[in-house]
Amino acid sequence: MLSFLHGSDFHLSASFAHSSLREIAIKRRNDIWRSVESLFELAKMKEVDFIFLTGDLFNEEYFTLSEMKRLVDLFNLIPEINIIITPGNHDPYRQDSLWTVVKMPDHVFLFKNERIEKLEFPKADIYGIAFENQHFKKENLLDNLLLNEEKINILAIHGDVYDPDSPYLSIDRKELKKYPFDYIALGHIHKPAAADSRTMYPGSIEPLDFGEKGAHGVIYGEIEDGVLRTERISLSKSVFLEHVFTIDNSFNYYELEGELSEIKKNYSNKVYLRLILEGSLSKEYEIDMESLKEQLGGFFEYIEIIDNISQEYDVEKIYELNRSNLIGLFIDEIKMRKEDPASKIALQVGLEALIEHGEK
Ligand SMILES: [Mn+2]
Repeated sequence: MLSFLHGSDFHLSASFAHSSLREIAIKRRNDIWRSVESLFELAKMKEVDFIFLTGDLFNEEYFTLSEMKRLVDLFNLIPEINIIITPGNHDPYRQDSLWTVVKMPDHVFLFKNERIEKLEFPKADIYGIAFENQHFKKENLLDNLLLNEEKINILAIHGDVYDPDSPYLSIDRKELKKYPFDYIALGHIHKPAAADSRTMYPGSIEPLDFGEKGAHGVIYGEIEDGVLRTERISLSKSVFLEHVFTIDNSFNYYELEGELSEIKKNYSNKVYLRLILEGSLSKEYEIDMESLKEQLGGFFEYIEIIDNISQEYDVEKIYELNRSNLIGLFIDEIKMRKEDPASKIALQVGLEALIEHGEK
């Protein structure tokens, strides 16, 4: 039996410069380190034969020599496990890259070339390719390989099996199908995904932002008598969630608070919440979003509020500006009716139709 852990896309030292999380970038970077450390603890505990790390382990523009040293110190915690690395577009293997500055221990095997290469181990043949630059395109990627079918064959690679135009190594699934690999370890796509039962993306080990919701971690796999068994193991320190709450003039703060604390109970990890408020409120019930964020902030590691609440129209002001057109005529018409809730709604809905949709 051969066993492995497959992790990818750590993005250690990511800057979060273009994220709403840039204010707490240091905290996020530390969480990534913690998740990466749990990968090595898990590997030790499960006594796996291999760890496959399929690229984008760090962002080369921000990663420092001392951080590279820290990563290698982690590798050194498990000298008994073979670590196989295929550099990706964020951590390409170059002569001047950090990969070459620190001496790699003997149990760490780094692919260094933009052409397919083979590493032979007693239990398996491992094939891999590296990025040498940020962009990488290649036809006939596997170069008509002939696999030794007496052995277990594994391919490790950073690239995109979904987008045929990707500048980050588009991988042709039809080409992969020609080869009897037992497992294909992929990296690059941050959402945990599987192109088929043997071709898998673990996803980013720690979610990087609200685009990466739900559980994140690594893949544990076993291959025995030609049969592959895989299992996803959640390691991430955080989870990103989005929650929509609809508001009207009867908005009850405690109802919202109750709903959110129920959600929080489902997670043992740190919750990063994006609260989306929808519905409509008349001016006089307007909510102070800063204060709401402050009050709800105590429940979560991080909260951001997207305010999609529509304000009700200030009818008098609109009337003044539109006396002589269709909008003015409409307000006149409604005003002639008796004042009741139904005509109030008709007024707001009608105004929305005339104002918002009239502009399109
Ligand atoms: Mn990538």
